[in-house]
Amino acid sequence: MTILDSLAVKSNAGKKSVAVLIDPDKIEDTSKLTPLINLANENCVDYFLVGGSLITSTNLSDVVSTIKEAVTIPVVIFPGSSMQIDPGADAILFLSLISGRNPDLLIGQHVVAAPILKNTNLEVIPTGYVLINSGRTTSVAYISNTTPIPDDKYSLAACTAMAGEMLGLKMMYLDAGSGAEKEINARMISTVRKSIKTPLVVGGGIDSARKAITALEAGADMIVIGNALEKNPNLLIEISDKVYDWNQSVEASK
Ligand code: 1GP
Repeated sequence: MTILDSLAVKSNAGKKSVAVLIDPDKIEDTSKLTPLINLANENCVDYFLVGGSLITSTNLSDVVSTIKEAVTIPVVIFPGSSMQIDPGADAILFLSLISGRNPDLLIGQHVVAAPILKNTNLEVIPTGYVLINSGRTTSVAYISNTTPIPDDKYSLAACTAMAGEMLGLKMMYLDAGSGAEKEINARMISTVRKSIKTPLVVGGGIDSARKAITALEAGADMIVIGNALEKNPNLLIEISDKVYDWNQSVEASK
């Protein structure tokens, strides 16, 4: 089954997934990733996302291969640009930044990436990428040269996601940006959730189990955690336990 299909099946069943984001720019030595990879494996993390808004290092491939050599958790590239393609990963989020009006990130980079992707076995997941304002300017907002949707403009975000779905995008990613001051609020997540049928990914600023659960209860199918694990890797245990309990209770209620 493809990653997208398995996410859709879980989403339809009301089950949740957890992804750990690794930004290659923050990894000087890939051997230092081992504890996090093992922790993710022990706690049944569903996916690794690998990528960042600005990759200044050249170790995207090293990060991907370090994970692939150690565990069977699928690795999904979360690209900041068309430069970030690695055929060693399992899939790539083919992101269209639909909250912005930067043509390069709506279609331009995709034209450059398409022929390269065609020659790989990567699963290409067409994803509507929706940035939500999170307080101070995030790297992704600055680099993408786009204005995130204000965090109280619920219908604007919902209409954006709806349009993305109508254009054929198969997944929506609501992102407050890495290390966001404010995570995406529950009303925003639930409004978007109700407006679309595709799997919904939520990330940015999730640094506690409470925030993770709030996002899942509001309708996120998958939460992405990156920054917070640098300071407190054990947070992953707490969040994975909650997601496990959630999925068990869905199973028990069948
Ligand atoms: C960022 O959604 C991801 O694009 C994850 O954000 O690093 O804040 O967890 P954090």
